[in-house]
Amino acid sequence: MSDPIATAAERIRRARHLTVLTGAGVSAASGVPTFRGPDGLWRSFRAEDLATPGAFRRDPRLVWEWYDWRRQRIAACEPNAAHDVLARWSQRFPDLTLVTQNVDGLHERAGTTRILRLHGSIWHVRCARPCSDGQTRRDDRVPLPEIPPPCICGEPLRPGVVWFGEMLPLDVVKQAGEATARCDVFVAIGTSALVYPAAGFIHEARAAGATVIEINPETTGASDAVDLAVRQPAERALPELDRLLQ
Ligand code: BJW
Repeated sequence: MSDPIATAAERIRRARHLTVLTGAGVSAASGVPTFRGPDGLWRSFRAEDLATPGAFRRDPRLVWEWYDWRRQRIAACEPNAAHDVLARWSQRFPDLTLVTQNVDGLHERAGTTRILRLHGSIWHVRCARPCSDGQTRRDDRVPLPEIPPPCICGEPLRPGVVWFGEMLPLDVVKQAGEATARCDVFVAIGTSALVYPAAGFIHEARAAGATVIEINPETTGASDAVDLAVRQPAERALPELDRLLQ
């Protein structure tokens, strides 16, 4: 039987248009907790209390305490070998689109420049109302000096992430859809493929005729739809793929 990683390398080598979708598993080796699975955030915290617009309306302070804690944790993490390889590939492949569900900013810190962030950024804030100042802006302060952080209008600011029940940024979804439709190889890395519409891109890529590769030590909601599964952690599989591409 052929080695999936060697076959994956061969397909990636021949790709003219490559689209990569990443999820929390890519940052696991950096020390950023995933959401699902044995040590996932949703084992200890309820999404309904922390990651919905209703939760924020009910208790912005509680929601912000959780995000401030996560921001502090992420600030202490470094990109890992998986982020580094993807940053190199973003230079090497002229038509690589990196679509991420991650809000941690580690792809950016590794040096990937063209990133479509489906679920926003934990390092961005915007007015919860929104007011006349309704822009999303960067705020790197850890810990935040005041919780909830106030907008200039007096309302609380909110994290610049996409919560359950919220629309994803339309321009980002449009660009991700276009990259999915035009790619000949689509690689899904470190995502449980349970959250939509992000997981839908994997199925759309398959339907559009791309070779779909999954890199994940576990099976996922999309495993039945992929052509090739590399059942290894991303920080091991990606350097090996990169070595085979040299
Ligand atoms: C490794 C590894 C290693 C470990 N190497 N791998 C269609 C069907 C059903 C439901 C819906 C649907 N369409 C919409 C919905 C509702 C909902 C949804 O999908 N619910 C499902 C859970 C059932 N979706 C939404 O609400 C979305 N909005 C929307 O659809 O708007 C349209 C609309 C609005 C209003 C009315 C009607 C329609 C918004 C989704 C927002 C998700 N937000 C979060 C939080 C972001 C902010 C924050 O960080 O706080 O995004 S939830 C969380 O899940 C986070 C992630 O980005 C997202 C995906 O998780 P991910 O990345 O896959 O992580 P895990 O933990 O699930 O998996 C980790 C994987 O890594 C595992 O597979 C491990 O094996 C693997 N792994 N170590 C490689 N070393």
